[in-house]
Amino acid sequence: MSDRKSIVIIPTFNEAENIIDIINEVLLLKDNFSILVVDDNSPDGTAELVKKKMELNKHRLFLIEREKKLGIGPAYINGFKWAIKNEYENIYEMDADFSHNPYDLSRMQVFLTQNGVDVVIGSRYKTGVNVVNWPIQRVLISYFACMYARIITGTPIMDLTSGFVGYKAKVLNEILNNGIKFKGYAFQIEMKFKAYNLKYNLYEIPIIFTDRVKGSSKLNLSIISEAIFGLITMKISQIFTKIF
Ligand SMILES: Nc1nc2c(ncn2[C@@H]2O[C@H](COP(=O)(O)OP(=O)(O)O)[C@@H](O)[C@H]2O)c(=O)[nH]1
Ligand SMILES: [Mg+2]
Repeated sequence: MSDRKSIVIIPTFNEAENIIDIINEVLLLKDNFSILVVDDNSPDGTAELVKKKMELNKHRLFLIEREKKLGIGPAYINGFKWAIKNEYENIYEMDADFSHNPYDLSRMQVFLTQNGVDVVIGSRYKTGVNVVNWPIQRVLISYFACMYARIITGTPIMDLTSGFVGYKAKVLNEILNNGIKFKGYAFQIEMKFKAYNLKYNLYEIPIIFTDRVKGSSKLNLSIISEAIFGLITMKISQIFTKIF
């Protein structure tokens, strides 16, 4: 059944203002994506809105409720395991806040299903800098963070911190079997670094990233410092183990 093959995982923390609109847009796409929301017990009632919406979309909309806010990495790991167990073949990561345009999922799907790509990355930096409405400091931090990550890890991807990514299930399976360490932005880098080291075919397509209009960012200092220092230890351990 084609509608059971592809799923979009959306992690949420306090996204009540965005979640229903983004679900509606994904459900309207021609590709028959399922959706899995992974909510970390948002105090604003995000999960309750999703549950209500599920009543009319039982076969395509799903929810994992976690006890508390534990980071985007662990939320995705929960979601990946669920998607693999439920036999989805094409598994996407996407933010809830409309920074990622749901219409790009259809473009990404073509690469993942028809062009022999194992990991398709929605990239802000493949063609220049395609970021709209972010303050210039945030654009610069993000751009140079990606450059830093590229140099330290040796992974030839322009947007290593992108959170708009599609994976073939076999890639996630193999990465999960070997363990994922990071929780914040570094998680996104770690996933691509490991897929690259496992010799999968990664491909970036340019996307336009737009800052959220509703709700607020969950970025904080500990997420940044995890990325800065964690990457160095990840690279060193890869050199010694020769696998990751
Ligand atoms: N489940 C879960 N979702 C999170 C967590 N932190 C962020 N998110 C979600 O991850 C996505 C990206 O987060 P956001 O705050 O927009 O990050 P930014 O775009 O880098 O500022 C959004 O859908 C958030 O609601 C978390 O700890 N747990
Ligand atoms: Mg955001």
